[in-house]
Amino acid sequence: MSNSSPTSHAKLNAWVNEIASLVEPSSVYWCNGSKEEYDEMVKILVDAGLATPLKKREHSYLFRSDPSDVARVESRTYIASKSKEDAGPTNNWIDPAELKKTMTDLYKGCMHGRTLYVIPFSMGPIGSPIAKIGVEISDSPYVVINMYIMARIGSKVLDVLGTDGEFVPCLHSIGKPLAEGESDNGKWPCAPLDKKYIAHFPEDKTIWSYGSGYGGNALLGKKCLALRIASIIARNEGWLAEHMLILKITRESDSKVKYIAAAFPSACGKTNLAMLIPTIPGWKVETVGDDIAWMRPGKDGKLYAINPEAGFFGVAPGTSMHSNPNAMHSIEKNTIFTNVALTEDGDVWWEEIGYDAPGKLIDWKGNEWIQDKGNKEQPPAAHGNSRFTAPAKQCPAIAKEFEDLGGVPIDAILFGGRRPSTIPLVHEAKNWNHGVFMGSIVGSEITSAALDLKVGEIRRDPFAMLPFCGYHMGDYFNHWIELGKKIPEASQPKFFFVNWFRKKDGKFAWPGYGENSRVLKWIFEQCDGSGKSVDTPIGLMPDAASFDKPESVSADVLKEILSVDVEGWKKEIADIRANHYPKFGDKLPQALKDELAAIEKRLG
Ligand code: O2Y
Ligand code: MN
Repeated sequence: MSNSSPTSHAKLNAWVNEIASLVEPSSVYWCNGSKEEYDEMVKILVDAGLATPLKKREHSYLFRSDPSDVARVESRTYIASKSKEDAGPTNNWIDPAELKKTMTDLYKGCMHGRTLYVIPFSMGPIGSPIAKIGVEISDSPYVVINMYIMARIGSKVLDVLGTDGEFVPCLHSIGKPLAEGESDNGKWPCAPLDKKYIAHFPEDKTIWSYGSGYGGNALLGKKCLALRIASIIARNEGWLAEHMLILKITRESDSKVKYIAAAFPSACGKTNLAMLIPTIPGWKVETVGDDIAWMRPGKDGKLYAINPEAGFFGVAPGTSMHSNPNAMHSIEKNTIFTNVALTEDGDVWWEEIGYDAPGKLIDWKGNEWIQDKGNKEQPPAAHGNSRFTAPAKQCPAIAKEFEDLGGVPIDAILFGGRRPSTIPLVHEAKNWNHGVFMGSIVGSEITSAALDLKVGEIRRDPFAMLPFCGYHMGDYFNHWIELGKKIPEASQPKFFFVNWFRKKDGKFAWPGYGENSRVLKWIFEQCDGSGKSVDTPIGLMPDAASFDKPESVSADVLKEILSVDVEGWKKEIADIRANHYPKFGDKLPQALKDELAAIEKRLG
């Protein structure tokens, strides 16, 4: 496939030419974003033995990646700011000049035998004042079709860019040139781990990725642009680029609506919450976004949020008609599956899909796989990080505001984590700085020993942004504190901390899933001014007696998960003071130290 440049944007043309002469592709193709083009890419991938059409799902395909290329690689992800201090202690840093030299050497001739695709994309609805434009150069047609779903791509983006519009250059190569006559022949192309780099250059607002074709390493609009680079732009411009879902909740009796943004570390059911179906009558939840929120103060002082993405790149294992029916409906057609198992009749299957494997499968490594439920050691048929890529518009619960150019006004911000003890089902911050404190201590308890932590310790992931903040986390906390000063109190969102994962006698005390709507209802009412709450040392909490209790939870258990565990909180504070906050050195804002001291004092 090849064509000539459809744009007279001089800077863009010059950049594409410069890269083409470095990577030496056999052809250059500018993507227009049409359905025909998508199908053409799929044909290339099927012919190369990389895509399997799924007989059971219209216009859907299965890919199996190389076992060495199955997830984001944080160890090979870099913030190459001029000063190491700007990247902060929680990011990998390399001097940008050194990294550019290393990567330029890798890029030399790396697209031999391949097509260089130019993918203009918009993060956010096209024409939204909050949206940003990027252009990804990639040698992977798999990346092109994923970008087609995950972002708005093609000619309409070039139209917005005009002849001199600003764009974020995103250079990607899988790092596997082809020799004369060679083809991929069914083998996922990528480079070995020590040659993989996912690099961000904050001063140039540029992204360079080499060696991986998978997910967040390769679809550069998502984590690289919409979080790492956008977080830097947002700090400079006075807004927020956050790792948050956005949901719309409606009380049907009076059609009142609230918008909620929420941040959780991985494996806390973020996608499930974004697409929740309430168990309580009279309430409706709709999805605006499942992963990323860009929020800007509007003229009325409120924070307005857009979802910069156009699709879902969701984890397959655990997704079922029980855990997330809306996700299951979203992936019925037009979906790309990566590293799930294939059934004999041409459908997909994964662990905890809600039914047993229907006969013999081909697992994510391409081997025959027969379910053996008696064998607890049997390797899974689908990789734990296997994914579906599906258009957000296919979600039955997608909110009409999903495409609103100006975004939705945020009423509440939620934080959460997997916390079997101490943290109650829900509590509300007393004010903005207390809310920022809540965000700063987000984390999940470790359930199996990790390299750096013991079972029972808390892996902190402040604001769920640790791998995604493009600058020093101490400066990031400070940006939140400073932004709060610019938003009038009456327009500020309220902050909440939720914990669906409290345990009692080794079992989950709260049923979760659709029953979480009871907590959302209380949050709605708190925002509405109609909620009943009690003031406690850790913040406002529902009054257990008036809380809308599910039948499956006894009054005693509810009381327990809605009470303050004073001793547990004292330990929590000691852990934050000794092990968490020191990581941010002298950049930790005084306001957060003050919040910590204030809670300690209130606990007595
Ligand atoms: O492993 C990957 O490349 C995907 S990571 C991802 C995908 C969708 C939403 N969130 C995430 C994440 O790591 O937070
Ligand atoms: Mn995410």
